[in-house]
Amino acid sequence: MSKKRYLVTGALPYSNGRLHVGHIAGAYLPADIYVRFLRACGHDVLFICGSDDNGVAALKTAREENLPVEELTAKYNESQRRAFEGLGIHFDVYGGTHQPRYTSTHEQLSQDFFRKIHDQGLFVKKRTSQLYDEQAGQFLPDRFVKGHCHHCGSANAYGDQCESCGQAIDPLLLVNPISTLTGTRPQPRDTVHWYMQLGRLQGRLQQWLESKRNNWRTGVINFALGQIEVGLPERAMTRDLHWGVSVPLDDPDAAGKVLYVWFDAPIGYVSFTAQLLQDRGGSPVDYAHYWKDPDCRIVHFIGEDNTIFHAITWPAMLLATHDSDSIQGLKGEYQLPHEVVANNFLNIKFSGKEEEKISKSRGTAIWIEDYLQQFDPDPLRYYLTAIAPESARTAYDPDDFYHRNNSELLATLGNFYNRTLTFAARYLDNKVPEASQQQALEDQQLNHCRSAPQQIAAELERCRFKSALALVMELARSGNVYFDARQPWKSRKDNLVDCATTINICLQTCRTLTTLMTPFLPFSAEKCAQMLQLPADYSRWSSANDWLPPGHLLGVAEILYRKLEPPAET
Ligand code: B3M
Ligand code: ZN
Repeated sequence: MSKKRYLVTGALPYSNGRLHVGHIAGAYLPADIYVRFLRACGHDVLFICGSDDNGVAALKTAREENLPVEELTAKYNESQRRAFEGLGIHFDVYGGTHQPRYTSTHEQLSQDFFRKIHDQGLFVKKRTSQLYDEQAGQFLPDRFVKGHCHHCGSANAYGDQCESCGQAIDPLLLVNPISTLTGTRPQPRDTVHWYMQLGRLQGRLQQWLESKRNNWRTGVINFALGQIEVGLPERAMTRDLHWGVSVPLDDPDAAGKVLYVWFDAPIGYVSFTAQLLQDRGGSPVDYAHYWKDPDCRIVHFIGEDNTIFHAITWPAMLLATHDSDSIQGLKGEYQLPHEVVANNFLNIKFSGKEEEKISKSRGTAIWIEDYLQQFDPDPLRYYLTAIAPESARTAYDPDDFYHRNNSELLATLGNFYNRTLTFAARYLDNKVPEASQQQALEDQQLNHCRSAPQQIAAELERCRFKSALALVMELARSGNVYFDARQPWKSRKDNLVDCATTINICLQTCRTLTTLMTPFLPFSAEKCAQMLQLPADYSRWSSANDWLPPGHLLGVAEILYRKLEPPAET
């Protein structure tokens, strides 16, 4: 396999709250699995994330929590960082678009983007009306206003996007708008904003999206091409706010305005990369090695509601920065994403209740920090991958979480390692025995071990994490079936040669499994590698079939998974 360069991103969480299982299942866990897999294949990968600090989301919560917005975002940036670490989701950098260490690079790059697009003549400055809250004495961009969606009629539309249908909202078209600051009905008032003429980039976007038709998930590609079909409108890329990146124009009308949060947020991917590489001792332009070199693949992991921004607006911004003579082509200064991987939402299903949306206000969220106080990370990584909402919404069901931990992780995977290793420890001097009696069953099991790495890789390459994990579990299951068929607990008494062969084959299966489980269950894999006394590079994909030589001394058998019980009803 040829080695490539990748830059993988997880959507930047708003720094106005803690992370719950829905966030993790939506973008970060699949991204982490993908990154671990790419690295196991020897690719050069940067994994980028950080908080989305600007815009209305943080301002709103800062008001509610009665904290200065800088403090609020610092607090949640830190809480998110800890939650990710606890789950084994390791980014190369966890920045923040308004965190002290990142602000200046981020501001500079965001303003550069804005100026370049401005220089290309792709903005129009328009005097328009915006909703204004008299009582609060301010304009109401984005989440400061709520109302009924002018596309689908749902009551869950904010001033920028509808939570129900995912479409972009024109706030002046919101039906029955209400200020989320004061609950009053806002009135339109004149202001000036810069609108990006997305329609002028539509042809090139379409051509690029068409080239992805057979590779991207259908949900993402159909949504994006659907937007192009109805025609891309002009979008205001500035806001009347005091929190964010100021509009870099020498124009009195720009005073007191900032860039739209969805304009600067994706630039965070670039600015965190730039800061990271500088912090590693590189130069301020090293990020170009990833962002401007077509040999690098950029892959964005997002939740479904972010699709419009990653598949339309952000690529339009990237295209728009190209110099005018290269703008005809698909390649130019910044390159476009190789892939945009979106998961659907994860709902929640409590026993005896209907499946519902995860909601902080209704108290239906399972917070990562709380989870980690009670449980190990791998059972959650396992469960969220097994039920991953890859092509439709799915639901987190706490009972099902316990059940799958007990009947799959513990009874299948954990049990296979445990019975194999304790057998070797008890009866075979804790060493890998000779396999001198290989017959059809042995061949079959080893062949399964030989074909699994390739099969699982094929699923992972296409971001089909759920089916990749199912294949790992199938190998563990086949190990148990083989163990049962060979009955080493009997052959130990009357045919030691057979018994040794059986345990050898089971240990080789464990060897293969340890590598293959690493992207999904990194904490367990590390324990397994200890038990098998594997070399430090056990996660290298091509080592999955490095058979353990007879005589190899094993480590101490450990319990991989605990039985989990739902808390007793009180
Ligand atoms: N903060 C939206 C979200 O959490 C947003 C993602 C930004 S990615 C550049 O839904
Ligand atoms: Zn809608």
